[in-house]
Amino acid sequence: MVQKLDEIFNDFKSKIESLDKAADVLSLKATVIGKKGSLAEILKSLKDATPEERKEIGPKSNQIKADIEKMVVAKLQQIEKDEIDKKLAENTIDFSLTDSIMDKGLQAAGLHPVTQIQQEIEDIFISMGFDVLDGPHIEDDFHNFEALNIPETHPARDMQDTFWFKDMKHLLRTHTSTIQVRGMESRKPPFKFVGPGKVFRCERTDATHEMCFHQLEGMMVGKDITVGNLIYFMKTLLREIFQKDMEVRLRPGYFPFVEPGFELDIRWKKPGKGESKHSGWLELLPCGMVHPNVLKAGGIDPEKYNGFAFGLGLDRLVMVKYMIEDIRHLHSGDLRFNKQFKMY
Ligand code: FA5
Repeated sequence: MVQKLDEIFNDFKSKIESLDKAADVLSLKATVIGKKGSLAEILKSLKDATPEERKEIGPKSNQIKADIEKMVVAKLQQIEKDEIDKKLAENTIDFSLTDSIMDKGLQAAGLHPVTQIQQEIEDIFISMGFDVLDGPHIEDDFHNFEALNIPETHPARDMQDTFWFKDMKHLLRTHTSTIQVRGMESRKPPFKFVGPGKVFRCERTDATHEMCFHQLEGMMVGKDITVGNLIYFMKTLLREIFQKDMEVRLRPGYFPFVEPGFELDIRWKKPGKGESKHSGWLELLPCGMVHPNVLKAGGIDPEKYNGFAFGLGLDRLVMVKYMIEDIRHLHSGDLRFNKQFKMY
């Protein structure tokens, strides 16, 4: 019987070596140490063995069982690794792809017009002493709403249909005003910064509305800052971008985080076509004096400091600058459109 055990084990060892499929390994295992396997058969006939044989067979069969278990685990790991290696070898990355595209006469890509205008505006503000800040796309309720004087029950929350995460605590930021809060948290007045980036709103798209678009936030906090300062910076920005004085209009606007709040609209007209549905005033640059509650939430004493903030729609600015009649072209990925902006 002891000899039979050795035979079973040696037979198992030689068979498992040649296998390369997990299912085959498992069925081989079952034929030896399964309920109806050859090892179980031997143990069944243990009653016919002599007491000496029993003493030897018991521990030996346990040892064989443990060795087989170990060999099966090792073999399965080996098979998995071989499969991964095989897949990796089949899916090699061709790092020379760029060159081969170039060989076919295609050119390297350039920057998207929204990125171009963002960088242009960053440079304008840097030249006026502003810092450039960044903020996360995934925000919490505090930074997107609460700290901006928009409590849970405030109707202004309806102005920005929000993509909430399942926990209903996190969201995709609906505006770059979140960067105001993060900026106040990270510095002491006086300071001035801009914060560009993507924002997300769950809204129906049309010629001037996208679900994912870009804004550029601006904030200046110090002593005795006035609406005059705000208008100066806004006009300087537009003059630098359009290289001429632009026709703008300032009208009252409501945002819970500024008081007073304004909407700065820009004259938008397609050349040679007269007034059309694509001409007129385009809402571009909401702004205002920072609400004292916002300063407080940012740890700043509103009795000592005040400031202004603005939130520029970058995609809309690109539309005005390049006379694009529909915002959806910007993210269409259509090369006939993209090529006009030296992106390629
Ligand atoms: C805001 O998002 C405020 N956070 C702006 C602000 C900042 C006000 C600081 C006061 C002080 P509003 O929802 O209006 O405001 O959006 C700002 C700008 O983003 C708009 O003027 C417009 O240019 C652009 N915009 C808004 N919604 C869309 C959209 N769906 N698609 C493209 N651009 C949009």
